[in-house]
Amino acid sequence: MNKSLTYKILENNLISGELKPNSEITVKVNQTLTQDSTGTMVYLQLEAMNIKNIKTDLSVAYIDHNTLQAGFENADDHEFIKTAAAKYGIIYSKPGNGICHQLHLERFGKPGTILLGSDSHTPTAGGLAMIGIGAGGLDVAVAMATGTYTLEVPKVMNIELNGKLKSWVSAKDVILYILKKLTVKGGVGYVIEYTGSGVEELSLTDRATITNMGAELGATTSIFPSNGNTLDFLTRQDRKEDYKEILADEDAFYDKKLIVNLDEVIPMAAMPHSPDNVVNIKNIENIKVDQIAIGSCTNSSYTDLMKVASILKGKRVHPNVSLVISPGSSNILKMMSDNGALGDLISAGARILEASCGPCIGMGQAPKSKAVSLRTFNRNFKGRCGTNDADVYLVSPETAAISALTGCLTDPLKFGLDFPKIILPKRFEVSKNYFIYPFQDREGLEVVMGPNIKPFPLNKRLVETIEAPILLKTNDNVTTDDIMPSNAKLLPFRSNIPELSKYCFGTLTDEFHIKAKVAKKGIVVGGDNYGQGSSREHAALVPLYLGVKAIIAKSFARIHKANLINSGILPLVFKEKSDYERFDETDVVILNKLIDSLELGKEIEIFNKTKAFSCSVIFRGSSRDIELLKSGGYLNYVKKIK
Ligand code: MIC
Ligand code: SF4
Repeated sequence: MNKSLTYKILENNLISGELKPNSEITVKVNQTLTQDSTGTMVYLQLEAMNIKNIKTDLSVAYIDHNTLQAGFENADDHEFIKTAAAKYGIIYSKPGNGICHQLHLERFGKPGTILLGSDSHTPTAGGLAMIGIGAGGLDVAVAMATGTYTLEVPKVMNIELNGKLKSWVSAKDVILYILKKLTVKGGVGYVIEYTGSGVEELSLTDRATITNMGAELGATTSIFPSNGNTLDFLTRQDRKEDYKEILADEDAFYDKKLIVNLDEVIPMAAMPHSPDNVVNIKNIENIKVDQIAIGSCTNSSYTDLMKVASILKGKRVHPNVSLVISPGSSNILKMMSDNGALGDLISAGARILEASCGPCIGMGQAPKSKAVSLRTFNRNFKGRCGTNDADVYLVSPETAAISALTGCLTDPLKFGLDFPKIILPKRFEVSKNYFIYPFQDREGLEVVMGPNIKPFPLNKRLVETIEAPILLKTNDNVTTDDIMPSNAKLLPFRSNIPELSKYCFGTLTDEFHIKAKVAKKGIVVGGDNYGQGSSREHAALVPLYLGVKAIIAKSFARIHKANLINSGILPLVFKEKSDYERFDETDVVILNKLIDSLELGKEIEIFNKTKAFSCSVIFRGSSRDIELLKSGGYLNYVKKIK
């Protein structure tokens, strides 16, 4: 009794450890997903593990990020992933099929199971009552090889949704409202579990919009119960047999609680340059808009796009606006083509892209200089759209569509149109022609590696003393997009760490790689929530390649901290946060008695040689994490215990 849904699923999958906050547990991973921009590393690492078969029930390799093929690099990566998938028994989703999270909801997700994905928005699956956790590529490779994942037991936060949404207010506004309340740090250390009568008001894809952006709260994952609307979705997707009801106990215990009255939510926008910089649209209305992008794993479902089509039907996109739409899946595109909605979008003047991440990760459609771009996406970090001085606002599909007509940021509540009612088809299009399923007999299959695929860097065993200069000092909330930017120019090099290293910390400085090469080793000092955002382990592998030994910050985001540990880079926190002020770039520091202190769980002394003072830093992690760090990262550790 009194069990949360989260604890029920973790308990069902528990292999070892005790299910109580802060203890470390190992769970069975039922499914994994990878996408191509993190996937190349995953499959290089899987190759390094020398296994024959994967141990999950199902693993899928999606190609959805790097679909622009301006040179041979992305196509080489696709071929590498395709052949690796075939070799290990993994389902391969061809480019053009759609965005991993939307496709996983449509075709594979199962209530009550655990999904690990090499993408921070894997929690989208929580809309389907799964525990979907985003992780670094190496953790996903290990999950495929062993069928397990080790994590710290999260606390559980309950968000009770009551009431009913007003017309023109949607799930995107709900999660923006929550981001405004909790901020990008508010979910760190928690799984967010939604309950309450308001849950019934939300369709499965609405729920997935909300769990998707739980990643922006820093949460380990977010989850909705599996009930009526879950069955409805699975039935329409022709997968009724995958349904099972799974709910929290009525008297479930939660570590924290927030009540959200859906009636109070009104249209919201996250202003530049953070998803928690949220305001009511009525307070910032009438900003002139240059570009509007609709799609991404947050808002590219059939219902979202049908709403947009119905708002645009028979009208014209404002002459000053470039409206671009990227559907979530090929099947959604097909249905919209069959029912005429695609024609309505084209007639209104929209630009239609293939079903993929596209502009969300800066793969094309960078807006013009100083542009205002409204996007239905989940992240508006500076420069992520591909244009450094552009201002990106995150909004709902309804707000985006209405604003596309008016040419300025418009509160849909005031526009006076009738709210579009979308009637779902009884049965969704469920073609599987973009999937390649693995053969039973895979003997002798070879992995194909083109010239763009370079080996990944490996660390060395930890040493007792590190003396190194501070190469960079950052502010709070530095993102992995800052540490290792991604855009159409850089994404083709995700399997080429030496090339990527030239752009490390590119949004903050052009010189990091030069300084690092001169110093040969270095330390980075960070603020709170260091490494928030994506799961890309390149934000650890590239600093590793450049000789970074430790990051000393006020606090870390979960996935990035795990990626640092997996790479053998020390993620340390200041014992006294105020000590952050006492360190500056170029100071030379000495970390003493590292191995001893880690083993004994003691504070680590840091001596600032330049300024001649000492203070303490701390490593917060499990005994397993300490073993990984001592070995010089996860792969060295795995080799050692083999
Ligand atoms: C993102 O939205 O930032 C990405 C691109 O999907 C990343 C993965 C990556 O960097 O390849 C994520 O969210 O993990
Ligand atoms: Fe793709 Fe954007 Fe979703 Fe990342 S956030 S998976 S880039 S659609």
